[in-house]
Amino acid sequence: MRQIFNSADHQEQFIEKGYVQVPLISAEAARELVDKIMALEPDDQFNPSGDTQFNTATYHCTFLDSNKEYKKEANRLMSEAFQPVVDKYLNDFRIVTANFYVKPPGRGQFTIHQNWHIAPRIADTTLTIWCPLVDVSPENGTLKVVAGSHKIIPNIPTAKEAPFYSTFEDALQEKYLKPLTFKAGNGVIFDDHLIHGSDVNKSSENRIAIQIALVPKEIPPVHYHLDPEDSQRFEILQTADDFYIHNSIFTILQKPTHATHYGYLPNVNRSLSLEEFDERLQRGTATRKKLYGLEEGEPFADYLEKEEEVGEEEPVVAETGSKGFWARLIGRILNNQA
Ligand SMILES: O=C(O)CCC(=O)C(=O)O
Repeated sequence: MRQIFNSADHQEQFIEKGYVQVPLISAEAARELVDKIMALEPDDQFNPSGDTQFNTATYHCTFLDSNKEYKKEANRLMSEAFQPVVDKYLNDFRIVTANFYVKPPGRGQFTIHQNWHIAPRIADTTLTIWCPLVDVSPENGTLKVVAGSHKIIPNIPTAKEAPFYSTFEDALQEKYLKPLTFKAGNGVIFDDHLIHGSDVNKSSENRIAIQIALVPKEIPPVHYHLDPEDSQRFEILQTADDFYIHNSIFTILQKPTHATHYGYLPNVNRSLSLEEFDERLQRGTATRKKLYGLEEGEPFADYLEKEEEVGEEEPVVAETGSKGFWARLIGRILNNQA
């Protein structure tokens, strides 16, 4: 088994829930980092309205900004501040990219999503460290998660495709998604496949947080690009260190630069019904225990085989027109561009 956390207790919590809540940086370090990053000059001025040419999201996100110098320097500052945390909690993981998020008052909903899969094998685990730099609660739009929703089905979350839960997002929102409350500098390390999101900031102050994306040191970070000639497979692109600096959401959607061909993976993505989701959630820990038991380098097919051992049902056909978080964001961006 590839140990993810340095602590066996964290590893156990992670397998069960998909996230571990931990102290990350001090409240003072959080304030200092806010001051340093907010002295920089992104094109959206940390205050996107959602309809400008610079950033069509209603929150500031480093990756979505168009100023590459800003993106580079913000990434440097965040990586420097969080490297000690990575070494403290994680077993041989490295930082791929970092994002500074500012949710202005009255804005900034993140509809539910999974983060993109950035590892070459479907069973590999990539992580996000999410650290609020101000105190967060449901009032100012803290992070909400569906505990145990990671790795219950083999899938590749990408920018364009509807997610496996697209037919029951309302139910997730109402019944399954739960807020996590933190003091500034305390946060969470979660599996990128965990379903999560956050609501509008209803307070009168900016809600500020950081996201750090991580991969195991032994694997190259990648990007999945649905083959335009064959939707049954993804092209896997190995991403360069400056991939997220030079690419924008627009280049990612067409075909990103600063990446090289790595290989192909069959597109196994499919939609689940709420009933199947619920049932898979119940036996999620057992599924994951088998999955995390995979030997290093064991191929993807074995994951599917192991999954079959714990039961497999007929696929449910996705409703057409149902769109996920990234597809909706992209839709808005393209509409605004037109
Ligand atoms: O900051 C938020 O509210 C959402 C963050 C998020 O979706 C992420 O870090 O993956």
